[in-house]
Amino acid sequence: MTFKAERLMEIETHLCSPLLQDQRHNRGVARKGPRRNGRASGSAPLQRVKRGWVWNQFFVLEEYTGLEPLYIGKLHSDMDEGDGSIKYILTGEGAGTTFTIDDSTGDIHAIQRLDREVKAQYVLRAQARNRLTDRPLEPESEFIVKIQDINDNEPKFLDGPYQATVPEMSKIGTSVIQLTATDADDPTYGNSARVVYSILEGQPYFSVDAKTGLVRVSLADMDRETKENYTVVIQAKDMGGQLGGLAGTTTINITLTDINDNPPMFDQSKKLMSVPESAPVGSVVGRIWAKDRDTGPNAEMKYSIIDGDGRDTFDISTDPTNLFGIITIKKPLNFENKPSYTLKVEGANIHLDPALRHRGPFKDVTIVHVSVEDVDEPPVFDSPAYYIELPEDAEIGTVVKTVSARDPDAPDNKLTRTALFSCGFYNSELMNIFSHCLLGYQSILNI
Ligand SMILES: [Ca+2]
Ligand SMILES: [Ca+2]
Ligand SMILES: [Ca+2]
Ligand SMILES: [Ca+2]
Repeated sequence: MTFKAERLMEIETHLCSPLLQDQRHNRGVARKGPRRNGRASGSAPLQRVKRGWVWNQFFVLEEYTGLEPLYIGKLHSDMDEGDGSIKYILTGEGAGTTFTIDDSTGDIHAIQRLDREVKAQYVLRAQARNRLTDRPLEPESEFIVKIQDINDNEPKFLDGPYQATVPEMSKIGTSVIQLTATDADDPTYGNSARVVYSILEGQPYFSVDAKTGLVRVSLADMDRETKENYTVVIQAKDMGGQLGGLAGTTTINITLTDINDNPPMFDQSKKLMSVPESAPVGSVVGRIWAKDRDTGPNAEMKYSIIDGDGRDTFDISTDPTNLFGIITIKKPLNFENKPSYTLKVEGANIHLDPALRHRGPFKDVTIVHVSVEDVDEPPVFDSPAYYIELPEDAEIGTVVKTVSARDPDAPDNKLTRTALFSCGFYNSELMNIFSHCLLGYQSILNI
């Protein structure tokens, strides 16, 4: 039995492809069949005459859209005299549903649309029987209908849209993301699945390798602090990118990740603060803040007082949440002793990248002037307590004790008054009276 694939001749004529090589290879296989040297008798295998075009494969283009059934090929027995006595029978994959055969002529047609991407080949079996006796005239033969690709699938980015990150300031050529477009067409035949990548949006910042789909940085010194997010549109086109190819696109959202390329910066070179002299140790004097354009750890900093005459009197700590520097009192203040201080405050990044050291220093300095405010303070006695002994018979008018008190607000104006007691009491009662006198005295000084 021979298989004539008339369509094959068209392929031979119009196409030069790996498929054709397959056909030639298969032609060789087909020739291995037994040669005919006479008409067969009984059930002995028939010998065939060697022919120029004998095939055991049919080829048919997928996605045929004509109204008539698609002619695929013809089965033919060498014993067929054309008198209709031979009946051709088709079995196997798709026989009767996808493929039909004219049992007299051996013509095979496809009655369903064929889609190579669903099923690329069908294995079928052919029989030639005597129409009257139903005896097989030849051994059953197997043949294959191969569905030939057309370019009916565009490349697709199955995982898109994509998210990608790359550190800011990356060098040109730094890899960002590997994209792969899938083309369902036959990669072994023609250019239907030969994909070429190009960038439609996102230049000049990024580029894509036409062959591999690898997206890279294509502009130097991209700064996150200037522009953080980029939308890149990549196209994949089959037919090797030629005109007429089918194309698919995808989007990549690329975010530049932060590196520590900005130092902290105080917005003022000087800052004024004031604090009452009465503020206790630990009190907050004020806050300072240095701006760092970076984010996260790259903006973290530590404040310290590196110089100034207030270095021993004030402390600075860092609020880790808001990144403020908080200046507090370390030692008691005294307006009369020192009414103002100067602090040289530094804000320095904590996490430094050695590779970016040349961009440093990653710190800044400001001067903080602290004014100590005078507070109207009560007079202070020269002793917190006095012990006085008096004879119990002391006379009225006796000078009991001379005490002195100082007004801290006026350091040079030391006031001294004498407390005189008229004593009509004894011992412990006297001390009580004395205390009262002191309180009275204190109030006098306050006036
Ligand atoms: Ca296809
Ligand atoms: Ca394609
Ligand atoms: Ca920084
Ligand atoms: Ca940065």
